Amino acid sequence: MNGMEQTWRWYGPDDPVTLTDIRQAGATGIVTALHEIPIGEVWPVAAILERKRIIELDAAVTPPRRRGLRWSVIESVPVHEDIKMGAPSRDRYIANYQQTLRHAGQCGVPTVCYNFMPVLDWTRTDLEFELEDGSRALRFDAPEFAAFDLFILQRPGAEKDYTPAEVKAAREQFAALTPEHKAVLQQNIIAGLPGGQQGYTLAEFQHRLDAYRGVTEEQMRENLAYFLRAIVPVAEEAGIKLAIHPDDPPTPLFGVPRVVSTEEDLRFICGVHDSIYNGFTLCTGSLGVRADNDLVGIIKRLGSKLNFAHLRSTQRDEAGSFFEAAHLEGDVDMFRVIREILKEQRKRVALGRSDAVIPMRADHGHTILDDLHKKTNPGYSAIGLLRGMAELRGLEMGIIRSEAFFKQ
Ligand code: DNO
Repeated sequence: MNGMEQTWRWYGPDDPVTLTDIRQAGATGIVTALHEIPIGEVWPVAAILERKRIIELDAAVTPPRRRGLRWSVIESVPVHEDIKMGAPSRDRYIANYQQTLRHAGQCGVPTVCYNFMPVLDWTRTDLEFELEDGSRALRFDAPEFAAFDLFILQRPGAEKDYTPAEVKAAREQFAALTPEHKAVLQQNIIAGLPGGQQGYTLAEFQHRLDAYRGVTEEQMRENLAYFLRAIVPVAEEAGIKLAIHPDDPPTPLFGVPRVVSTEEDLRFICGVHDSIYNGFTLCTGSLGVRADNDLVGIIKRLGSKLNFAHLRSTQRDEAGSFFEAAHLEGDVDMFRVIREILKEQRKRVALGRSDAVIPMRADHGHTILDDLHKKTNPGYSAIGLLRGMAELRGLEMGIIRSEAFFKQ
């Protein structure tokens, strides 16, 4: 039995982690995007092909040499805000999205990851949370987040989204923050994390939130369904496996609904147009923040639509805060998750599906060793990801080999 396809997120030519580094880390697939193209515009074929060439061919040596990498997943083709909020101009952006999918298909990139998070992409309050051993992790602190919302942004009506106890905790938290800490908190939340949305000032941010005023959860869901009804048939024709990424964190933020947070949400999405091309990204770290998300059950029940896996673990507390644990620690039972994904792959082989090898990447490593002294993309420093990836592939091999062993 084969394992998953090992991929690695590369932020493009400016990423401090090079393609050679990635190859040496043992990955064979690249996950990347044309980050320079403004959200909502069509990705030209020439630009996709050019990026593909850079990924596949090392032109620094003569003659150019194949690196042993392929462009496995586009993460992400971002969805324009007008589509998420259901603005009248959405059809134009949906047509552009369809065109980008066709182009990706023409260029032979098989999978497209995207998300439907309003205004903000993934969100953390602390990018340098120090663990006991001196390494650093990403963290979401619920009281700090509420302190930002209530007392820094001062979002009108924010109190009604928190319990009195949460407001009290946030007030205490706010009182304890130094001016520097406040600035860092604001920066972390709205200035844009790698691969996420552009950065905002406080005023711009509030303005973006205002645009969603009156958009209910029901409407958001319908906006997503409207989008899917338009793009899934195009993805099918183009041979593109869609993989919606869950909300991170999987709860509404700033009073704006989020509709990709639970198994129910994923079931709804997969049901809008039942096709293996309309699938999801199993991000164990995002979904795993909710204790009511049964990760293994999700793979069992919705595995045929699992088009991409982000493997990482989080450790939550009762206050709704969490930090990113080492890949084999924390709340995610990685052994059972990987075993279940391997079972899904086996089912696909039996069904004769050509996509039996699911692309996975180790997601969000800790900042460790030499990387502590370097400028890195938060969560994406080479050595921490390498540690995560190495642990995951070792676990995977252990599962595959021991299964054969016990059958003897
Ligand atoms: C963070 C990532 C997200 C993810 C997008 C997918 O590290 O998981 O930026 O790429 O939300 O669209």
